[in-house]
Amino acid sequence: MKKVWAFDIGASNGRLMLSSFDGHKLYLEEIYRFANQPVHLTGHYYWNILYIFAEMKKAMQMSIQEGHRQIESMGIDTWGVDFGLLSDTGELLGNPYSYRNPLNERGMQEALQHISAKELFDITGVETATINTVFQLYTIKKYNPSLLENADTLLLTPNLLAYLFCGEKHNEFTISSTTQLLRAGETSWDKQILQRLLLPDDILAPTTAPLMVAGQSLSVVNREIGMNPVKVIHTASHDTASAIASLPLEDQQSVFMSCGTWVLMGVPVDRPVINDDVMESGFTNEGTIEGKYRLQKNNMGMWLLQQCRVIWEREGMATDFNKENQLLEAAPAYRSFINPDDPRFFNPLNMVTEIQRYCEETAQPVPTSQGEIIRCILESLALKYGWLLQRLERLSGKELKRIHMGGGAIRNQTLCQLTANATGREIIAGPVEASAIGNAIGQWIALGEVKDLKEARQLVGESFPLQYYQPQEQIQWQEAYQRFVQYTGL
Ligand code: LRH
Repeated sequence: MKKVWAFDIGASNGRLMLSSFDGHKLYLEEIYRFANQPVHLTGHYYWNILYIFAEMKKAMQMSIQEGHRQIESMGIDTWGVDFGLLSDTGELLGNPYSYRNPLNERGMQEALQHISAKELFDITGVETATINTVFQLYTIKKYNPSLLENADTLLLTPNLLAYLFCGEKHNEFTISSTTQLLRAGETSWDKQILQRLLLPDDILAPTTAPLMVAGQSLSVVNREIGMNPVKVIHTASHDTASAIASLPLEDQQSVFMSCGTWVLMGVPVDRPVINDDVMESGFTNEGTIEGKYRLQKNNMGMWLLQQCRVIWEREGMATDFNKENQLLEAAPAYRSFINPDDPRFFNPLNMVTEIQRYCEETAQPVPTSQGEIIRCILESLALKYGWLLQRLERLSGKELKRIHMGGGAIRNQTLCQLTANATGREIIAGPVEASAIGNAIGQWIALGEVKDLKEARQLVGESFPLQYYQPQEQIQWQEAYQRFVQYTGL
């Protein structure tokens, strides 16, 4: 059986998955998983990229120790928008910033005085958001100028990690499409935006198409790990693009939801959809593994719950996943709702009190127990996905009949069931390891083992289990939806 390594590195944890293929079926085995959190110091949030790189090498060593010596290739996917800067000698300049850095908000407001949100959207087809690479770069220029002055090359996170393994500098198309610096429908950087913002227009490493072989692992890395040279492939290096590649979408009436810290919900399209309604609805056009587009909205996902857990752990009230579900079941339904995407929930110091304050300010019952908070979060998320589905139908002009959910958050069966209820659509959930599987199938296609995405999706459907959820309690959910819209002002 042939084997590839798929590194799927998310904003809460990273993992090495071993994908094997016997010509008929795909197999996936988790080799190693490690925590990954932005590190907060001197008022900024950074990624500990050296730790991530060290954990990746450790994972490869573990895989070899388990007897997987002959590996065809490796691919890396990560979250979007973030990047590292290299000096002209190819050394990493500092720790990459995390998109949750609070200063980006100010940087974005200042940048928008030079180029309007509408103009940016019209050029790129990408939603204007504080996290975008373009605004992070502007923030660095204003508040840490020497960093940018010394920068020779910008590599987006998955491509930065690939560079550390193989020494080649490229920015792959899908991850590049999250920057708001690519021209819509094209693969080249828009120098005009960079020049208008007085940003260097020559540091972004050239873009490559998805599925390109970037190079071979460096001999120093091979020696350190004790492995044979491995091809490094830029699969769809944006985790969301990889996740969507793996979803067995049937037709034009299927919606995708890639579910983790974020939930990305949308439909595949051939060309970016750029009009005022898309812009005002906060939708965006990002790249797919096929070099096409996904019309989607980037929404809040499990971040709300993850951040509440941090508080509960600190207060000695940590629970496990099963207990959380029991607590939710015991809490009254349809009581208080939040708009999960309100900027106040982006990075508050205390997520629990932030949710409570929102309910208090909107004159709703304030959730106090853990079960009440968890229910408020999950119901609000599901209702927001209901709102999004209606908007997506309007923007795409399609009747959308079913929703495919993939990614780690679908382990939360309550979230899947509530989403079926709130959207009134059948949910097809799976695969859980959507990004890692998408990453691996990208490699299998690049290696010529699988013909194309259609064949790969069929293989995924035959190789990994799917779960089905039907809408329930429709009358109660419609009533809850009315109140949700009223309280959130959507
Ligand atoms: C999800 C994701 C999403 C956004 C965000 C920054 O992990 O990639 O698509 O780009 O991270």
